[in-house]
Amino acid sequence: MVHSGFAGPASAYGRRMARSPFSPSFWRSPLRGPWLTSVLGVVLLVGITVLFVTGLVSYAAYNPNLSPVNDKTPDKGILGFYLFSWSTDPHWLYRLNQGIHVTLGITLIPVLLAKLWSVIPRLFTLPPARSLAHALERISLLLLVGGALFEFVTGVLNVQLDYIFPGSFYTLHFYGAWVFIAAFVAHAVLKTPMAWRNLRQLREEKNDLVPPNPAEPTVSRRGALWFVGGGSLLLFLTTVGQNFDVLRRTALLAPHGGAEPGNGPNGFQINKTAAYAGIRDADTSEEAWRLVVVGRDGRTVRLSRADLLAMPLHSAALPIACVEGWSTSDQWWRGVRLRDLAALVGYEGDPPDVLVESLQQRGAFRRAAMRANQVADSRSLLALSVNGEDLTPDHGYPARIIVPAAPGVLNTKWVARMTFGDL
Ligand SMILES: Nc1nc2c(c(=O)[nH]1)N[C@H]1C(S)=C(S)[C@@H](COP(=O)(O)O)O[C@H]1N2
Ligand SMILES: [Mo]
Repeated sequence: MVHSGFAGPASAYGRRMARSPFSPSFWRSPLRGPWLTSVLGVVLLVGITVLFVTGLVSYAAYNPNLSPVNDKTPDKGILGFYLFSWSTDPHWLYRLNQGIHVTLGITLIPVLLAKLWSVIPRLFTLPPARSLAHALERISLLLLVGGALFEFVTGVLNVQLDYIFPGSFYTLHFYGAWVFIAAFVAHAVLKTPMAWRNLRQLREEKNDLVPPNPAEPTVSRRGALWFVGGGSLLLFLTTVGQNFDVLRRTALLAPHGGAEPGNGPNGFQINKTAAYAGIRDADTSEEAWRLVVVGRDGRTVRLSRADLLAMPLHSAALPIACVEGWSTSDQWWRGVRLRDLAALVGYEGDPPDVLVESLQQRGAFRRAAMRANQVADSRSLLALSVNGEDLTPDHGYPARIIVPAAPGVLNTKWVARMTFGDL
């Protein structure tokens, strides 16, 4: 045995060191190296950019700067710089955006985990910081890795467990995204040129990720990549179905703890049931329920369901698209136009914003505000029926809002009161 007299793997000290993750020889997978890290990095560069953009767009879709009722992040300050009036066209806009955001996020999980695995030896460097610059670099990596894990974990928990953080999900995911993206941009600017060189040269440039003392390979690097890609494909195939009525049963990983919607005209996804929301039949009966509509100078009308059915009725084919990533195909809604209701209380011609309140007494989604452009759209309805049948209690009987291109949360169910006016 050759003794180097120093901390080579052959000495007793070296052998002990090799069992410590702080030693380079502890990390033996021959898969690690610049190529694998670069491939995964480039996939994440593209994927996370799409996640960030669709996330910002989804946030804007809530019209958070319209009313405090819609705003879960009132202290956003300049982070709300890009907000705009959310469009009603095309009518599947939110469905597409949020479908991409959630499905892509879930699909990227194996890639993210593989990327973290590929660089894990760097977590264990000694000394922790060699210089001020090195310390700053390591703090930025902490924000990068911590931010990525935080965003993926909060997103997945919200989709899977449905309001595990009541109300605060938006705040956590929103501010987390800004912290993460700052570290991500810095990392991308620093690393992309090198990743690109690594990929183009296609030959192994040595770096600190290459194990000095590699184990026998059990799988090729391409094989490992296929494994990661296969994991992503599996997640994709068991998630994407939640966006299409006919594929819903393939969405094994999107349980979304809603009620079983059953068959028939009302047989599409239910978010919160009437029972969950505390809506009692006694409050929605023909005798008990009245819609209160308030408008210009406090002008108020009270309408029964029969009064509403006697008004001009219109139809619109629109989906429900939830922030959690599920959506329905277009359903055939029928009811009274929002702008006709505005006209009843003194806003003929150009309707203002509206605040909608539900019979529901508790819960974050019992009220929502919509902007004038949404009220004015002739497809925006106070729906009384869907697919040719009265709404069921779970879909919002006696009346619910449906607006093109808006997030599901704005489609208030069991509407009790609508207040028109500039918010
Ligand atoms: N009153 C009330 N309306 C509500 C909700 C709610 O919890 N309470 N959930 C909203 C959300 S988040 C969505 S996605 C849609 C779902 O409508 P659906 O259950 O008819 O599919 O209803 C919206 N309207
Ligand atoms: Mo939702």
